[in-house]
Amino acid sequence: MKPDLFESPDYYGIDDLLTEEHKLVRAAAREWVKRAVSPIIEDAAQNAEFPKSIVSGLAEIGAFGPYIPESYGGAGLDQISYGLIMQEIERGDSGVRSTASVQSSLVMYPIYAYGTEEQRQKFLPKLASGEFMGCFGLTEPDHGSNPGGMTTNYKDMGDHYLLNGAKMWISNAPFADIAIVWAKNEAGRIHGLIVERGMEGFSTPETHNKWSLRASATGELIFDNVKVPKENLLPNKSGLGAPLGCLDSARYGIAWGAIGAAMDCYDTALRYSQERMQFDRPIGQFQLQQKKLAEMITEITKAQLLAWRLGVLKNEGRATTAQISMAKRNNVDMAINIAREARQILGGMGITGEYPIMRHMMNLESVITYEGTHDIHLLITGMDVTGLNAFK
Ligand code: TGC
Ligand code: FAD
Repeated sequence: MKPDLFESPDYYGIDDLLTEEHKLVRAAAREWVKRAVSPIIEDAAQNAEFPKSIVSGLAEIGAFGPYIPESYGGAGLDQISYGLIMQEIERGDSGVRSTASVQSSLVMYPIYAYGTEEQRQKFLPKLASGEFMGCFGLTEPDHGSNPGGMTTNYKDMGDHYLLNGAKMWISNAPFADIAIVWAKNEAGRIHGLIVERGMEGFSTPETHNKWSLRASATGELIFDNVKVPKENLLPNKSGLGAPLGCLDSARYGIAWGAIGAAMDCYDTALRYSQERMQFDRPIGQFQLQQKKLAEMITEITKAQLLAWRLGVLKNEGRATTAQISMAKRNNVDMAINIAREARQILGGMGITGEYPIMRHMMNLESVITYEGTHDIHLLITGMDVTGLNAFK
């Protein structure tokens, strides 16, 4: 892979809207991605291997629990810093960002928001340092966009719960130490349970042959009469709103992360267009290539403004689920379109691992599907503006 020469575009001076702390946090994440992710990510993706070497670095830049209080091992940062960290990590690779998103928003957040003080003390510091890795089991083989139909269930056996069922498409599952598992009780109410590796009847087979997110490990969670201690139930929120609340936080991070992937594709294509000569001139001199690049920077700038404003609303506790859906949907779609156009600017070189574009493009095919598909987010916006529910 070529050396990482990334320079971040900031066409509208959005940096002026950031604090010194935001810029420091971003600089640390950017430097780490250049040093620790860029040199190894192409091989990791080609070999479909999760690069375990990055775990300690992710912890050091505050990517595990950026907004979780420092008293629990988190970084205690605001929502814009969290977004900027996700942006920089996904500039390196969406799969690496996935690992951080799951750990922070889908494992640490539910323990922090819905767990007991004992659960917080027991798990959060180890998750923040990367000593423990976690995963989040909501999707099932027959219930993806409609998680409320889940069949994974647990029964109260007096001194423990007995968990049965299966989850599919679970990021980090093959190596996770703990899983936040969403399951129905005998009354059909959804609760979160902390399932620990080593519990009898719990297995996590890996999903192979992915063309996308190859540097992220994906697997199943299988529960065959797993005895879960009662103290592992998350007591402080139940119903589908509990996992959906976690998704609000993760989708917000993705809205920022996708900008990173788009910026990397744009920056690579811009540089290539200035260097690659055809018909005795740089291809960037042709109007058709300028149109692509001009539209890319326009769309990136719009996405940056959307993410920044959403971050302000989130810091004030005012961001709605529908606003988060709009940003996740728009920014991932923006990134995937930019990846496709950028790949064309590189001609044949665009399909090789010498450049990051094809890897970003393939990764984004997962990002546009997970955490709610492109269609589902459109319907959330549609429901919000019309007041009419397309899901019922
Ligand atoms: P609906 O009837 O609308 O809602 C059920 C209950 O939940 C409440 N609620 C929320 N609460 C908190 N936060 C939110 N964002 C909430 N949204 C809804 C709602 O008020 C209601 O409460 P109550 O008290 O009345 O029961 O639910 P529905 O069954 O009609 O479904 C709505 C729909 C389709 C929008 C939802 O199910 C959905 O978002 N589906 C998409 C599924 C999804 O996003 N799955 C993601 C799996 S995790 C993942 O992909 C991780 S990838 C990680 C990585 O690698 O980065
Ligand atoms: P389906 O729900 O079957 O959807 C198929 C198609 O039908 C889509 O185009 C969808 O938009 C459309 N559709 C569905 N319902 C409607 C409707 N009402 N109106 C219009 N169109 C509709 N899940 C987890 O729980 N944890 C994880 O860590 C996790 N990681 C993932 C990692 C990867 C790499 C991938 C690919 C997925 C991951 N997921 C995870 C699962 C992901 O959230 C689901 O794939 C996603 O929610 C969609 O579910 P599905 O794949 O079953 O598709």
